[in-house]
Amino acid sequence: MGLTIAEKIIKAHIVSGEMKRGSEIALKIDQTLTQDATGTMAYIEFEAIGIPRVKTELSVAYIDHNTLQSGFENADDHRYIQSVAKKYGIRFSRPGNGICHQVHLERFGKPGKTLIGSDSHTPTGGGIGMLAMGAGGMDVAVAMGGGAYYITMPKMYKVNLTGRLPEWVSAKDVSLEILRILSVKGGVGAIIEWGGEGVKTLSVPERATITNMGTELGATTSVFPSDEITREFLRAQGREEDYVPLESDEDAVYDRVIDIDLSSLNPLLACPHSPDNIKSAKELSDVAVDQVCIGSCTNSSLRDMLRVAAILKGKKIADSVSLSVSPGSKQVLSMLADCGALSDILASGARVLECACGPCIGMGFSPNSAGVSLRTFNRNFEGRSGTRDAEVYLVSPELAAASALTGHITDPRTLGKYPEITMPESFKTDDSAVIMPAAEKDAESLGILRGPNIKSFPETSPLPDTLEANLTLKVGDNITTDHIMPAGAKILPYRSNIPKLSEFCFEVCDETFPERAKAAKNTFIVGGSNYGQGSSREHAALVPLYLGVRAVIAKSFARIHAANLINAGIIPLTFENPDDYDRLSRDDSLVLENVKASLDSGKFTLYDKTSGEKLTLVGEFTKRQKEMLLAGGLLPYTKKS
Ligand code: MIC
Ligand code: SF4
Repeated sequence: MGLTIAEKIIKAHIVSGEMKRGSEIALKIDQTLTQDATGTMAYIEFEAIGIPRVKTELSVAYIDHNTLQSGFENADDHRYIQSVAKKYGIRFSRPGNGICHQVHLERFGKPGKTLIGSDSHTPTGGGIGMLAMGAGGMDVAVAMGGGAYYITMPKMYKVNLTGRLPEWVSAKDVSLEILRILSVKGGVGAIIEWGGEGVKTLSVPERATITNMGTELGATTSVFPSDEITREFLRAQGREEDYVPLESDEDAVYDRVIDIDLSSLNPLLACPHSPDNIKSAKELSDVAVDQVCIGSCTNSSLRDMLRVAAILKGKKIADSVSLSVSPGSKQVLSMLADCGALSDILASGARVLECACGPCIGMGFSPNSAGVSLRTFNRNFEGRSGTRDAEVYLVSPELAAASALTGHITDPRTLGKYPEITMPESFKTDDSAVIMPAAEKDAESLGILRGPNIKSFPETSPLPDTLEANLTLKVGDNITTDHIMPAGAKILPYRSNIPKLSEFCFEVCDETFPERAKAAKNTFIVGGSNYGQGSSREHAALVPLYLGVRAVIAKSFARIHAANLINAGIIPLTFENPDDYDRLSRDDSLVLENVKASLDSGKFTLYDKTSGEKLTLVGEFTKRQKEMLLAGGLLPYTKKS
């Protein structure tokens, strides 16, 4: 039987388990990346494991999220991460050098390699033929220490592309189209391979837009073949030697095949408040726009920026619109400056922001009250922009630029002639903003710089045989990690201070939750389906741990969040009968009996003391996960073994 691209990479990296859909496999990880919002915690965990030097082929620590530095906290985190990187053998990408995924694609990604990153958009690397996955910080810490990364062997989906994108329609529209087809749950448990003749018409940055946004499908990752187009990109980045060809076998077996004819696509938008709430530009053309933001790890490549500059050239944005443009990396920004495109962007009335995540994670540029914001980003969850009642739409750079000019949602095709852009034969490569680690022999004497905001890891405790807790919070379907542990300019400075962070837990759903959870001492949370979708932030598990959450009971879980809960020693359980969700009410007093025996059988009995009812919950864990839960999480488990 032939193999898919992902299966080939898995086969070359598997260290234990069987390549059988649904069974647990352990993978050797070649590369890791962290960003600063999850990085501090990941490095605190790495230090706790106690390994003197990273064992990966390459590990990079990026600073791109918390660059607002409205107080000392972020700067202290940056300094801490820089000192850890120097000592332990990690490259340090300075603030301003760019968004982790964009820079990694440009300078470090290699076809055929495995990459995990403490950020859910790590699959961007799939655009260059990597098996690149988002993970919790603790998993990244373990991988840096040479430990394997455990996943459930995913199903294999294939998207067959035919045709060629029409003018004014771009890779972002392909992402929105697949979200329309599959929804935010449709990729759960699957790897999505992009293939077919149409692939040959897409450049690496376009492919990377598509693999980046595959995260919003809930997919484990997405991957493109590595072909002549990949070689061309690597050559232009001055690293053709990193090229290896990679394609699936003709007789590879897929669990689902989806056909998309690129020629038939139209400009699309994801409407508030979910990336799969798709409409066409035509349907929304009378909606007035207050703000447009172009950038983020989805759409900030040189190609996207040149296109935007060409659309804006010689024109002025509407008076009613505030437009921000954040190029994805220093490479992109300086090439835009060199060719004059930056002046075209500035002359249009745009505000140019630094090469960082910025507005995407609510770090400034929040929209006005009830404002309509068009963003080339990947998430439009409620409140994520920093303005609770904002209406955020996700769009392509073309649609964003066109709407900035007119002041209302605009099908870019109405602008007439599609401006040509010329991609340079080679990119400007200057890695001086990536600081190399100290030589191993000099590293031992180096100290770590810790600021007062950096607090230690929350305490975990082994799992008792009877768990009694209050049902302190009941939430609905599609709860994101942005609901559980919001981000934004006000909260992000506390990513390395779990006690302070806990004050904001579930703020979007119920501001009283932190106080009530503390008072309850032991808490169970009940959720609907796809609980924990979105960001990989392990803070969405560590903060609940700190607040006394011992189990989360939901209809279903998103992959990374379920792993983060187990890593934190919190049991994720599902209802045997999803209708039982309705039988539980907030503040019920719940008991989970015979936890150890239940871990073995995979079936748990939940006794609701308040209603007197009993219901069955399911928790099928691997041997390793059971041991981890019993030990109180991944850190105590790793230290023990
Ligand atoms: C995001 O896009 O939500 C983030 C911020 O990049 C997160 C990571 C984080 O919360 O720090 C992600 O996608 O994993
Ligand atoms: Fe940064 Fe936004 Fe990308 Fe997350 S999705 S890495 S916040 S640009």
